[in-house]
Amino acid sequence: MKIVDATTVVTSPGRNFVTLKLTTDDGVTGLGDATLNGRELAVAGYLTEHVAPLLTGLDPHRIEDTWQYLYRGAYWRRGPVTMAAVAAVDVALWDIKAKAAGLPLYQLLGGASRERVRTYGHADGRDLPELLDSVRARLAEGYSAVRIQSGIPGLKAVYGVHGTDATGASVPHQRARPLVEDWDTDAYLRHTPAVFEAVRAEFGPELPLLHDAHHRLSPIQAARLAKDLEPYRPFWLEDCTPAENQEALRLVRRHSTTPLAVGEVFNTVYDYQTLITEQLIDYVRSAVTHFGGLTPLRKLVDLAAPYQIRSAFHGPEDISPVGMAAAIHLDLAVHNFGIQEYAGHTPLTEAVFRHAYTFTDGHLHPGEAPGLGVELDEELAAAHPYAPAYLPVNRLRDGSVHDW
Ligand code: GCO
Ligand code: MG
Repeated sequence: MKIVDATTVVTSPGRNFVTLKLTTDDGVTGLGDATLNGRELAVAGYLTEHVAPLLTGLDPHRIEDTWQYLYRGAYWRRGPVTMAAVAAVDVALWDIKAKAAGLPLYQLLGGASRERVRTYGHADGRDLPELLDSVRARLAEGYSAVRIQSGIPGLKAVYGVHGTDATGASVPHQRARPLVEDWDTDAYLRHTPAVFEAVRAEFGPELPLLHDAHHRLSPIQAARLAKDLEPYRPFWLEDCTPAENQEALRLVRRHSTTPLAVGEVFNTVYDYQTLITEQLIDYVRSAVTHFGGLTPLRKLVDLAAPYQIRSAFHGPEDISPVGMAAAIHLDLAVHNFGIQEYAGHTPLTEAVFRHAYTFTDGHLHPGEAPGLGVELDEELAAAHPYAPAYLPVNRLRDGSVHDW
């Protein structure tokens, strides 16, 4: 078998997605997600200009070799653009291999270790009543674990809360310039324990509650928050400090037993080396899409296993159904699975990417279709072309830029 075509499809059924489609000489196709929120065209260009021409003629069964060829062969390796492009190739090759075998992909990853994949959903509110309603809505949808993000008194727009920007205007997703949000760490640290207290008071001690600090705290601030949340037994505190400094979590760990989850912006195992070997975290959060694909993510999860660190792959709306499907196959197969983030997609996105995976009672299953189980409707995709859309930026009260 040989690869005869590599096409990159950029589509925007409400938000932008980048998809690589590989075709073999016997007509088997494979899909891979290469979406990098806010920098989509950089990955599309990397794929079209620098990767696609190298793929034609290669044997699609040689997944490991192709991965090494693209990773080591570029010399300029790592980074989200490169690794999203490599991921798309890797996943498309796994899709082809599984289709050629006539098996759902999880069977090639060792088969099912569990019956179904537990997820957590997103609840948010500009204030506490709105947040409590949002938690109720997620529970009604079947979720049995919920991430809670709340507005902060005095701030107009914060991460994870749908609604308004820092000027009070309402927020469209597609926009040609980044939206500006505002931030005050002291106000956040004062308010967040009260958010957990209110949610626990309403929903009781058993509901797993997660929270994402989105890289905004210094090590000592993160330690303060982890300690203050302890009485409410969070399932985890996510990305409490900026991702570049792995050593920061030593200080947080020293002060608290709140479980820590990290890694959605990581691209390689090297970003995790200290965190895993010093047992500074409890969950690895990378997405198949931003970590170079299933091949390296499987290796990461295997490295984490002896340290009793579990998987919790990134699954917001900006991971396409192709990337989600890849994650769900791996979730079903690996023993040290923890939980899967699942935000779902709009009906239009699900029409562009028809998928075999299902969501029932808060759990996902990849389905039994051969390969990944995702079909791309290229006509519908073409009817919704790329539109510029940027992630917000964050400014402190004095106007300086803070981590978003
Ligand atoms: C999460 C993430 C996302 C990111 C988004 C950026 O935990 O789901 O933090 O919400 O902000 O993927 O593109
Ligand atoms: Mg996050």
